[in-house]
Amino acid sequence: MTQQSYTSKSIQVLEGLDAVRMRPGMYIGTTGQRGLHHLLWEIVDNAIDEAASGFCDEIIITLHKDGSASVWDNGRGLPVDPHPTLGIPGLQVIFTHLHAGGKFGHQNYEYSGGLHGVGASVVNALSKWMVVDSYRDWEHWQMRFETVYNKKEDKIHSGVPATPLTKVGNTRKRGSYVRFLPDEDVFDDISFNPEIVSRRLRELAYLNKGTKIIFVDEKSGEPSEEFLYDGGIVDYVKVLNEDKSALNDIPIYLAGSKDGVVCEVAIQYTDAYAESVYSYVNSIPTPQGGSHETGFRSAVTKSLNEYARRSGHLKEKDNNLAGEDYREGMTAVLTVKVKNPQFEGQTKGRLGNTEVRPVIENIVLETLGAYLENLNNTDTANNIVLKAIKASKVREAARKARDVERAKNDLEAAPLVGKLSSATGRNPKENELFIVEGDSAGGSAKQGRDRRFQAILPLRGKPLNVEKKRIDQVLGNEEFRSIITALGTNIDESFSLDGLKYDKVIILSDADQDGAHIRAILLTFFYRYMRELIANGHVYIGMPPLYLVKYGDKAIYAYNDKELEQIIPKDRKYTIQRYKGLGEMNPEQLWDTTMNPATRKLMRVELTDAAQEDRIISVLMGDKVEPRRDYISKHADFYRPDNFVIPS
Ligand code: 1YM
Repeated sequence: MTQQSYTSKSIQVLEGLDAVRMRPGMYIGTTGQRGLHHLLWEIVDNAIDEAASGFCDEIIITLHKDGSASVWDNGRGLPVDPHPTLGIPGLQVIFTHLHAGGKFGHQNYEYSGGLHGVGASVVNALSKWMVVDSYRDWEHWQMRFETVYNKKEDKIHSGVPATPLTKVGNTRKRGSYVRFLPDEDVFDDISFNPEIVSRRLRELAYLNKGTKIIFVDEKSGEPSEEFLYDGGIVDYVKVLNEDKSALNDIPIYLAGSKDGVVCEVAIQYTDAYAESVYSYVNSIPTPQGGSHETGFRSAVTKSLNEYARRSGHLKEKDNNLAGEDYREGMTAVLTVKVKNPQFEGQTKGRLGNTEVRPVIENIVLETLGAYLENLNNTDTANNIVLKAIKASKVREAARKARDVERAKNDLEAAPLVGKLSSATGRNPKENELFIVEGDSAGGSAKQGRDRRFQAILPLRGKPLNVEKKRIDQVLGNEEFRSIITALGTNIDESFSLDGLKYDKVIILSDADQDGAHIRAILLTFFYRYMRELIANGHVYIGMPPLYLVKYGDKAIYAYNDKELEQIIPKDRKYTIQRYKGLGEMNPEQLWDTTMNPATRKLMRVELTDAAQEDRIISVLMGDKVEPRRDYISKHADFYRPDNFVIPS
């Protein structure tokens, strides 16, 4: 059979894949950077599943110079025998039939990612070409798929077999290898971001202990990275807490399974005030929590209250301590495997399955109960309870301080928003608040703005770093108080969107390290105390241009180095001005580049970005990322093109 006839014969069965190419968004969300990376995660997930089933312990991900990506695992190899009903090789089914994994579905495939679990066939459908190798039962098999143009039909067909499944020879290797080139006609940009890839692989290595994950970036030529954590999430928690001092040096590790739900937890307490729970469902982060987190939290409170009574820390007359007291300074990683995960929320960051809550609660009650009863752990148990008792007292005091503060706000709101230049219009659905770094930029913004709907709040110097502060200290800080009163939402438990006076809250800071740091502090503040503000899409980052290029009578702004390169004329004289800060722009320029809704660039902050802010910094980008500020500005993850929102 010639290749051509093989190809044309195969086209009929591939209409499903054509549908994917027609509406990629339905399968992978976006055709931006996120969607592009979904392709890779899809293949990586299959390798991870093979590792989770105990058949492989090494996975290699490579970004190739030609723009393709590949994944290798040393597992059983993809099945090559004929599919029982379709009669074509299993491998071909997996890569040409939507949701093929389910049809083969053995026990091992019960815990697929859900969000990513759209099937390897979707990756094939959205690739220019794909080559799959299976090393199985001492035989090496290969098959190639291509996206082809059919002249007769004047149609493009995607994921078409370009060769039959072919035996290459005998082999002593075992494993699967998939290499593909994303289709440049589908995606805005087909370059994988090595930072995103590396971070996710590190995370997967933490979540799948004992699996060695190697990342090779042939494009950059950087040395390859190897992630292997024999301690799994226990190692993860330790690294998260690396620069805090721990109350229990050895994290509490709990594991159990019940009713088909598998659960693992690592807990370590530190001297921080915040609670940090990093939860995952089938290896997918759930930054907005959900039923698994609810079950976990409730079990922690119950077990510790029980212990506090049994050990005499709480007397009969005493009330139980509140959950938040037991969670102060707690860092926990919670990972669960669930059969049919329902991811909810705008960004699918929350687990919805209600049946999971009692199951996790039971597992944690049982295993944490046993931990606390074990005499080897008495010191840790007592320290946790003593810390919680202290937290409870502080919380009471803070509540009183806050009541005073609230009363004060009600009485004399004006003095607190003294620095605020309000908008003249009063429509919260239209109004925008710019939080601007520095008085001088604040001045320009004030002059340049459209005062009918834009308000300006200049920040003097750096705001207090909220991470290690209690709420009463945050409330005592003038900068934060003016933000809170300007927004009208109150904070923490008292937060309510009803009072919100602005539809968009726009952080405007310099494009330098200090600016990045200020932005990080503000985002951490919103994340910790006004999470709903981010979750509902009200927080934005203003993107001032980095350069102004002038030639002839033209003046063009560039927002990054790539744009700069494109703008610079090849054939004539030009000048470049690099903006070091917002303060260097006059009011008119600031309006044109950063404030005018018709021309500015804004980026909406998503909950995952904000949640990542602290974990990226402390863990996922590397073992040592000092100094921090360098990191924030260098790895400007916030400048992901995917997140650009250019409102009309
Ligand atoms: C580079 C990506 O896909 N590895 C991989 C996938 C499978 C298997 C092994 C596998 C699974 C089973 C039996 C089973 C897949 N199998 C299927 C299907 N790496 C990569 N390694 N034999 C091999 O689950 O019973 C889908 S993926 F559909 F056959 F189950």
